[in-house]
Amino acid sequence: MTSQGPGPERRHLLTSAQMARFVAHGSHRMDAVVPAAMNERAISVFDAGVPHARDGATVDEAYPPGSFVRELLELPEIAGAVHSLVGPDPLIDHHAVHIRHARNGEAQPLHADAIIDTREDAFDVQLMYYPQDVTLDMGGTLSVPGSHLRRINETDTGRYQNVRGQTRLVCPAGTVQFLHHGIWHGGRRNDSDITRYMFKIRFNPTVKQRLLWNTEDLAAPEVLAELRTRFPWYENASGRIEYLNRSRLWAALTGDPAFDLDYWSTRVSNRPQRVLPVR
Ligand SMILES: O=C(O)CCC(=O)C(=O)O
Ligand SMILES: [Fe+2]
Repeated sequence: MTSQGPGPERRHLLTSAQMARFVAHGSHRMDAVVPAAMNERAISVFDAGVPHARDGATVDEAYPPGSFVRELLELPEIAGAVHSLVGPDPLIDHHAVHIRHARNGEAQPLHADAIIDTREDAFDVQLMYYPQDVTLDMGGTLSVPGSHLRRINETDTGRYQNVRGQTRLVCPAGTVQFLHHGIWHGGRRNDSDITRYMFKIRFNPTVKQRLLWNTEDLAAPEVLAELRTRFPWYENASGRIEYLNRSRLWAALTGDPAFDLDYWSTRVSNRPQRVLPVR
């Protein structure tokens, strides 16, 4: 995680197909990636409280070597995913332990963790770690796949109770998901007798997020297939804008300004500069 280190091995980086899936879905999920021995320690660590980190702290400042969170971030698969998404030396925007108490009777409103954020060529990711098995009634994080590029202002989506295609996270202990900062999400009501824990870290990149993953499969057909995913909530008209937004993000991530998915950005960026002589 530090600039001195060699960085994660290539085999732990995400593939191009996984990155394209992240660009389409706005998330990347890794089931049971944290070993059981760490999951068993996690809840007492979270109950004791993870020391506050200043906004924009480095990983070294926020999580000293040997601390639980540092150990979590040094797991090769997690280090590889963080590197692929935001690169080396990300900053800690903030972190938080999110607890949904047993039988708490309330869901969070659907929201994005941001005011309207208009960046097209950079994004933050939020790591969410679930140390316990999360069942459907435990208030796992709900999210709406493909919503991350439909820019909204924080809880302005709070009136939407359910959106077609939404997912409520159900997962085995030790699961980590990475969410694009713009995704519509919210903790659900916990109707179970078990208090649900989740630890979140938001990372800000400090390098251009360009080709940071394992690019061996960049030209594989799966990449375009992932980028073309359609989600059930897309309207016929506005849904098209999501393909344009994805094209632009993939162009930025690959450093190829001419990249386009089916002519969407080519058409709307066509501003010919060739001036004909007046006759
Ligand atoms: O508790 C949850 O599942 C989600 C909490 C949340 O919205 C967040 O961490 O941004
Ligand atoms: Fe949130």
